[in-house]
Amino acid sequence: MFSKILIANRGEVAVRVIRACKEMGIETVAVYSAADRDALHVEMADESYCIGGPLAKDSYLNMDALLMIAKRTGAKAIHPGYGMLSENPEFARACEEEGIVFIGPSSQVMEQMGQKEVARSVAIASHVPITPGSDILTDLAEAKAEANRIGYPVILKARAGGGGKGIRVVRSEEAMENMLTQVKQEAKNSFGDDGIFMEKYLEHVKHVEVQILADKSGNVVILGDRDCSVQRKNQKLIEECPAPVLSDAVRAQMYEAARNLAKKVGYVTVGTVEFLVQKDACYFMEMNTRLQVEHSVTEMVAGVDIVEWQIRTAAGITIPFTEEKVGKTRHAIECRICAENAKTFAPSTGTVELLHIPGGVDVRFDSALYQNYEVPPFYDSMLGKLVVCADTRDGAIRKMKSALSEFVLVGVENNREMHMKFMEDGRFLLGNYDTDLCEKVL
Ligand code: MV4
Repeated sequence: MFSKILIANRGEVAVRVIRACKEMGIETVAVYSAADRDALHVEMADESYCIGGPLAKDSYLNMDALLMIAKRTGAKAIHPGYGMLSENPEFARACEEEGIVFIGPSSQVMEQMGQKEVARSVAIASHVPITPGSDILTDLAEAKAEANRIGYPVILKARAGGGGKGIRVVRSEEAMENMLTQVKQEAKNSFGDDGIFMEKYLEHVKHVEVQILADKSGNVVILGDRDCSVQRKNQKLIEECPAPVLSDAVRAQMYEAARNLAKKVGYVTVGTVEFLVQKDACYFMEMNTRLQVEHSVTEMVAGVDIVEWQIRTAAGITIPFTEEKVGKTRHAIECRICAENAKTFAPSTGTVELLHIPGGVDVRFDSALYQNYEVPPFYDSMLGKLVVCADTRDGAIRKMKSALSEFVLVGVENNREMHMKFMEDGRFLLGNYDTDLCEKVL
């Protein structure tokens, strides 16, 4: 096992990883930007180093600075958290070349899965169900021909896409030229790669994902599934484990597909396979090669510390338990607490004047907040995650309402009340909602 790990991230996830390291007896090295001198992860780590200015590109994304600190402190592994460099194959390769373990899959696997059209072809080769689609499009004529073959509506996707950027739905041939131009431009600006492909656009879908854990011996353990259909502008707001109202047949098909895909590419550590679910059919969408924000709902139900096993499998340890040992009977819900205006949803900042964190059995609040902390304007607006677990979905919803009613955060505008609205919405309570729910509720 590693004796010291560098955490190349900030906020909630840096705190989460430091906690796992402490429990495992691993020393921690934090890095921080000039805006994060008073951040909780800096205080919690055994050693902390300022590596640059407030903007992420000047600090948390500075690969040379991160590798230099790792070498200087003797950290033999780097945990990238989520976001930041977590899905950057170039950074994973740089770590490999320096003899430092990047806590994630190999750079080669990250590179494959990071290009969505390559991930699609791996899915096809692994007999994973997938939406009808095209290869990378060369010009407008080909786009029109492919759309006619597939049938409108179609969705244009940037091969390098992510974070809701680089997608356009096209409902008719007349709209194709404009949409293709727009999405190419957006992809070029956001990712420096204007490769675009097309898929049949599926309406009224659920976003369901499968959490996997894999080791270097080739074992792949499915830790469960999550419904992440409550999204606004491609930002997830609420996640639950397991996905409600999913048939046993679709669940079995998704687990089988996720397992096949992971085995096909030689996946190691934790990863997520995302699917679109429409009635009784599921379709592969993409694979995330990182720890995800919403891993915590799966931890509560499975009874497995996902970060601990991510670190262990990265160190080459074989998973000693089987899927039969993974908890499947309980239900967990997560509400992402974000610093935002309740009406405009614009990100907000401010000082934490009052903070009361809910307590009780199976109530968890993962965050980097503390009394008098100043929320800086430079990073993601997610402040923390309120997670509850109970024997039933109804019980989890009741527990979440109780926890939300207890939660107090004064000084930073946040979305506590929005979450209460969902917990009281008839459509959410039924559990058969899809990605359209958010527009209806908000
Ligand atoms: C789709 C889809 C329907 N059909 N692909 C792609 C990126 C991911 N974050 C959401 N994506 C989707 N891909 C096909 N073939 C529906 C979504 C989707 C979505 C798309 C646009 C705006 C909001 C969305 C929310 C959830 C899912």
